[in-house]
Amino acid sequence: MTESTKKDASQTRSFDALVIGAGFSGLYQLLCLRDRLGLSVKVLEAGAGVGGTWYWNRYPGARCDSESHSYCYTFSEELWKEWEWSEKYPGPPEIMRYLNHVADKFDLRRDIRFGTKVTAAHYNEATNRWHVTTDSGEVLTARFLVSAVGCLSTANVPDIPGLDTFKGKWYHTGQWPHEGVDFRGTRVGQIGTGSTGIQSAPVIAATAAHLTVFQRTANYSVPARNGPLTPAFNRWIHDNMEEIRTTMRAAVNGHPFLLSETLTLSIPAEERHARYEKAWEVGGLRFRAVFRDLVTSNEANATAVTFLKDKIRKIVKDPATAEKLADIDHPYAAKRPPIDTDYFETFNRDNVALVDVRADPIERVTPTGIRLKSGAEHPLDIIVFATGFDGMTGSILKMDIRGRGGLSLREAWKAGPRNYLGLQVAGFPNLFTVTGPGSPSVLCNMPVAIEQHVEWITDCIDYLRTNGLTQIEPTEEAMDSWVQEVNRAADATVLPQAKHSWYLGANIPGKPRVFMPYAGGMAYYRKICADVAARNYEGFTMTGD
Ligand code: N01
Repeated sequence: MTESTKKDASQTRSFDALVIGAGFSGLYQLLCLRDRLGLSVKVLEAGAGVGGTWYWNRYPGARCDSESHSYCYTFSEELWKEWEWSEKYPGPPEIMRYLNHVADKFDLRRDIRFGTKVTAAHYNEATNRWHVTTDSGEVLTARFLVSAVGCLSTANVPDIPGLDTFKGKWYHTGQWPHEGVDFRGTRVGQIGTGSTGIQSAPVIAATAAHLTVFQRTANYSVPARNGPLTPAFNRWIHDNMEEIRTTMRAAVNGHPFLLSETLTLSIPAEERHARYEKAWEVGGLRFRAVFRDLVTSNEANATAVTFLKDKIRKIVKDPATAEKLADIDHPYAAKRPPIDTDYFETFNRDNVALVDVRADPIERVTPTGIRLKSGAEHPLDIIVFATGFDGMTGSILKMDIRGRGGLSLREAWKAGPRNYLGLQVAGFPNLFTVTGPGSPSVLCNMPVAIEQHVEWITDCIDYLRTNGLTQIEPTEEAMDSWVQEVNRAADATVLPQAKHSWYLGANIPGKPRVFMPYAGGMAYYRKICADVAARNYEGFTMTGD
C-alpha cells in the first residue's frame, strides 16, 4: 500500500456512491455524480492509472477502430476544442494521454483509489446500502453502486494442456507488459484471429524471426487506412462538435457517419461492385455502412461476403493460404468486423505461416512449442494469446455480487444475463451497470454509449433524490419484456448466425449461449431509455426509506 492509499484508507469509508473502474465510463460517472449532483463518490480501480481497457491492452498494433474524433467525450466543448488527435485511429498511448488529461482537467484523481480490486459487493437490506469489499479486505459502503468495469476486461487464456511446462514466454494481449515485448530473433506463435490478432500479427511479423498464426475461425477484415490528421481536418473537428455529435447520436452504431440509404440489391451488380470498391478504398468501419441492409439481410450480406473473400484471394499470393483465410463460416459483420493495416499482406512474408487449427486442433503446449492433434510440432520461443475476453459478463461476475436475500448475481444470471435496459437487475437495488449486457455497448462506438448510460444513471439518481426516494430496481415483468426485446433485435440481424462469437458467449466453455448486446441500434435505444425516464421510470419500482 502506498502512503497516499494508506492516508486515503484512514479517511471515510462511507459514500453516496461507489464506482468500480476508472476507464471512459468510471471517469465520467465520477464527474457527473460528484460535480453535477454534489454526491460523495469514490472510484475503485484495479490498475495503477486511469484508462480501463487501454491501460491493459498495449499489445503490438493495438489501435481503436472508432475514428479518433468520435472516440472521445462530447460533454465539454472546452475539452473537445483543446484536444487534438494526431491520427485517424488512436492507439493506446494517445488514448491514455487523453484520459489522463481528462482526469487532470476535472480533478478526478483525488476521488479514485488505484491499485484496488473489488472482490465483493453485498447489498444490506436493513440499511439500503452496498457493502463493497476490496482485495485488501477493507469494506466501503454506499447507497449507489455503479459497475463501470467495461465489456472486454477479463482476459480469456484458453485452458490448453501443458502451458505450465512451456519453457519460453507467453502473453495475453489484454494483459500486455507495459515495458513491451522484444520479438527480435524469436519464433512466435500467435493464437487467435479476431480484431486483436488481426492487428498484432503484422506488427509482430515485422520484427520476429518467424511468426506462426494459429487460426481457428477465419475472419473478414477491411483496411483501416490509418494516417495522420491534417491541420484542416483538425480545424473542422474543433469547429463542429455539435454537428459531429448530432450525427453520432443519430447513427445506428454511434459513429460519425450514417448508414447509406441504398438497399444492396436495389442497384445493378456493376454499380454495387463499384460502391464496394470505393468503400474498400475509404476503409475502416465505414465499409459496413456502404449499404443500408448489410447486417439485416442475408442476401445483401452475401454480396459483401463475395467481395471480401475475393479481396483476400487477390491479396494473398499462396492459393492454399488464401483459401484457408477466405474459408469464413459466418456472415460479414456477424462477428465484430476487424479493420487492419496489412493483415492479409502479412501472409505474403517469408517469415509467416498460417496453421488451420479447426482442421488440426491444438493438442497441447509442450516445453518447446505447440503440438497439434496430427502430431505436427511447431517450435516456439514466445506464444501470444490473442484469444479475447470473457466478454460483457466476465468482469462483473468475477466479483461476488449479492443482492436482496443474499442472491448472487452469478446465480441470477446462470442461464445468461437478464436485466432491464442493460442498466439494472431485479433484486439488486441501486446497482447500475454502465454498458452492460442488454445495452448496445460493444455494437456502438463506446464513448457515445457510455455518455448516454452515465447521463441516464445520473439523471435517475437525481430524480430519486428530488422526489425523496432512496431505492430503485426494475420489476421482473420489465426485465422479461426487455430480454424479449434484446432477442427480437438480435434476430432481426445476421449477428446471431456467427456460432463462434463472443457476443453469444461461445468462446468461453460452459458459458450460456445468449446474445448479449442490444442490436436495436443506439439511436433507438437512446429513445427507449429517454421515454422510460419521461414516464417516471416506467418498469422500475422506487421507494423511500
Ligand atoms: O477476441 P475475439 P479479440 N484455440 O474473441 C481464437 C474489441 N477489440 O481480442 O473465433 C484457438 O474476437 C478465437 O477463435 P474462435 C472488439 O470488440 C477492438 O480479437 O473462437 N483459437 C478468435 O479467433 C473485439 O471483437 C479493437 O474460433 C482460439 C480469437 O481467438 C473484441 O475486442 C481491437 C482459442 C479471439 O477473438 C475481442 O477481440 C481489438 C483456442 N482455444 C479488440 N480460444 C479495435 O478497436 C480463442 N481463440 C480495433
